[in-house]
Amino acid sequence: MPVIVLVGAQWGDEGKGKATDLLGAAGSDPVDYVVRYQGGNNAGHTVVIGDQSYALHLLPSGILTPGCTPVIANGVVIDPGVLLHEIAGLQERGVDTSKLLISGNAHLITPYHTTLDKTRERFLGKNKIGTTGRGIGPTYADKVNRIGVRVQDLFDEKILRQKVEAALVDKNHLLVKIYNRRALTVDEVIEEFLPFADALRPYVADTSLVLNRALDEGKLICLEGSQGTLLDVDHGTYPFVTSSNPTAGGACTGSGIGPTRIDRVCGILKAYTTRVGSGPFPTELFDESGEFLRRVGGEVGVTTGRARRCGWFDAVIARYATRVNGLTDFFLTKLDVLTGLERIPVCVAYDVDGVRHDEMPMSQTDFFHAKPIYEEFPGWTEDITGARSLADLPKNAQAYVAALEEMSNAPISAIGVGPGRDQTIEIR
Ligand code: 2SA
Ligand code: GDP
Ligand code: MG
Repeated sequence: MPVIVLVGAQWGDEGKGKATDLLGAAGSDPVDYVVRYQGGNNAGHTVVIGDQSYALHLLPSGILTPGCTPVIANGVVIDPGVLLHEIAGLQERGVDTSKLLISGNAHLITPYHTTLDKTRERFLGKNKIGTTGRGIGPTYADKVNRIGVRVQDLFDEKILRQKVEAALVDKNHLLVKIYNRRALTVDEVIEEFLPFADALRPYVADTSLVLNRALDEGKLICLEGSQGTLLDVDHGTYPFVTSSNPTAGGACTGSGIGPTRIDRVCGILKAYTTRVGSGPFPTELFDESGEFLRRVGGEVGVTTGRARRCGWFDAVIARYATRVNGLTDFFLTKLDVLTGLERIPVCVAYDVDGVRHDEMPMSQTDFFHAKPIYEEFPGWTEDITGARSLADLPKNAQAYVAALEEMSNAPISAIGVGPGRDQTIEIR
């Protein structure tokens, strides 16, 4: 099993940080490299080890495991100031960050990207995406538009100047003419960015080469997705998505590891559904059940502190995630959060204007109008946070898990019953 890809199966925050830490870095067969392949510091991945909780934004979750090499690959967008701050914060807590590798091809988030992200959201008003305001969209736009600035550009002032000049041509027009902000000079951007060069230099490597050589030597690699399937710019609820490809295909382009080297794609799937930001969400709850999930599940954005929207489990979404990622298995998380509910509805299909849809509707308008068709399952009251095998779960919890597995088209290989590393039922 040389490469495992971990992807969010819903709208993010499924518990990828814990799953990566466990499956990737601390499991019975620990991996040698944990690699972030897309997104940036919009991500918030929580890892709980003993009484210590870590919120990671840019650093791969493997950074917390001695012996594991953390890699920020080419598909990630990096805000250098934020990265250095995150590294310093972990060093203060005694974490060894010296093994970190950063791709020279990763793109840099600059202050003009964050300004544009926030300003555009303000101008969009009620049509806003609800971004994290971290400059993610404008940075990926520049990458595709071929006016991005990459990590390797930091090491050649002449090239850096050329790149920033090219990027500012239309940025300044936008900032001044449309957004009523002041123009930026090339010099001020360079002055802010050059000091990062020395701090980042020791970490920079040809990460695709390093990873493929490691595979040739029989090493194990975990590719850690951020956000989730429905936030994918191609397969998600466009335009209410992030600007990268969290789905399994993005793991290849974002790391420089070919698809033939991947033989496990695990979808991280929450036992209910959450979403942060705008956009359609068929099973969203606006009543005390939604409040219950938010409170008991601690559903607050790890990066922005926004309250997450909460709803029941949606099997249409799980089946879609199995399909577009080619999932081999699921890690079902946060089952413990449902304890105490008398009945647990699960969305099995949608009703769109009187027509039943068992699969994700192709049209976004249909998805906006989708009404969940629910099947109800009896709940349980027993505390399950100490369960370590399926047999330890109450019968109703076992039945709920079996039903989710049946509806989601892929086997469940592990179940989370609490945030801690050990609060996991490993099935196969
Ligand atoms: P962006 O900033 O351009 O990527 O925003 C576009 C959409 O993607 C959503 N998004 C996220 N959704 C869930 N979790 C994310 N990470 C943080 C967390 C979020 C937070 O772990 O809690 O703290 O608010 C994440 N990052 C991006 C975003 O909400 C937009 O809908
Ligand atoms: P990520 O972005 O997918 O890594 O997820 P987040 O860290 O944003 O949100 C998941 C939250 O759920 C974190 O606070 C985790 O510590 C927590 N968590 C993960 N798995 C479980 C679980 O099985 N049960 C409970 N109660 N919490 C969990
Ligand atoms: Mg998160």
